[in-house]
Amino acid sequence: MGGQKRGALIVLEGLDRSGKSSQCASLVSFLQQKGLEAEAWRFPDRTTAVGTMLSSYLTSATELDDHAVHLLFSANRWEKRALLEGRLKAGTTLVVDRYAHSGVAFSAAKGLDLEWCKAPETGLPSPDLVLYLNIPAEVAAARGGYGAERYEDIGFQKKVALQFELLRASNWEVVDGRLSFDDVQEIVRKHAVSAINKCQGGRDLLS
Ligand code: DGP
Ligand code: NA
Ligand code: NA
Repeated sequence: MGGQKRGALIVLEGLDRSGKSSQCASLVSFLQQKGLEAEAWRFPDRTTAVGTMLSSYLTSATELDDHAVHLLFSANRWEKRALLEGRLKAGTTLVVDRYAHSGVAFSAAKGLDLEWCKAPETGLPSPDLVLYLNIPAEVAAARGGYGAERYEDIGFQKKVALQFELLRASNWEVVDGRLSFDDVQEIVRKHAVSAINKCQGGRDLLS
C-alpha cells in the first residue's frame, strides 16, 4: 500500500544461441498475461545511430578498434538510460536481452583489461536480477549452427563464457540452458516473479 511501485530490471545473459531471446519473449508474455506492465528490451539496440554502427561492425561490414567498439556498445546502453529509468519508475518491468555484462565479457574475452572494460558501464542502472543461461559453447553452436556474425565462433565463445564466470554476483541466478525450453522458462519465471515482488515493497502481487 502507498508509494510508487517500481518495475524490476531483469536481464538475461548468456552466450550466443543460449536461448535468451526466446526466453525473454516468453517471460514478457507471461508477465503481461498476469496483468503486469512489462516490456522486452535488448542490447545492442540496433535502431539508434550508434546501434547502426554496431550492427555494421557485427556483420563485419566495418572494422573498428576494439576499444572504440567497446565504448560504442556502452554508449548504446547510456543513450537509453533515461528512457529505461523512466519506465522502471513508472512501474514497468523491463526484461532485457543482454546488458553491461555482455559488454564486459565480450571485450575482456578479446584480451582488453577487465577493469578498463568495466569502467564505462559504471553508473548504469543495476539489474535487480541477472538470469544467466548457462550452456557449453559447443552445445550452443550445435543448435542449428551460428550465423555469419563476428563473434559466432566456438573458440571465442569459450573465452566469453570464462569472462561471464568472473562477473557472477549475488544478483545472478545461473540457469542450466541445456534443459528444455519449458523447464528453463519455469525457472526463469520463478526468479523473475520473486525479483518483481521485491520491487513492489514486499507485497506479493504474483504467486
Ligand atoms: P545479439 O543481438 O544479442 O545476438 O548480440 C549481437 C552480438 O554482439 C553477440 O555476439 C553478442 C555481442 N554483444 C552484445 N553486447 C555486446 C557488448 O556490449 N559488447 C560487445 N563487445 N559485444 C556485445
Ligand atoms: Na548473435
Ligand atoms: Na539472441
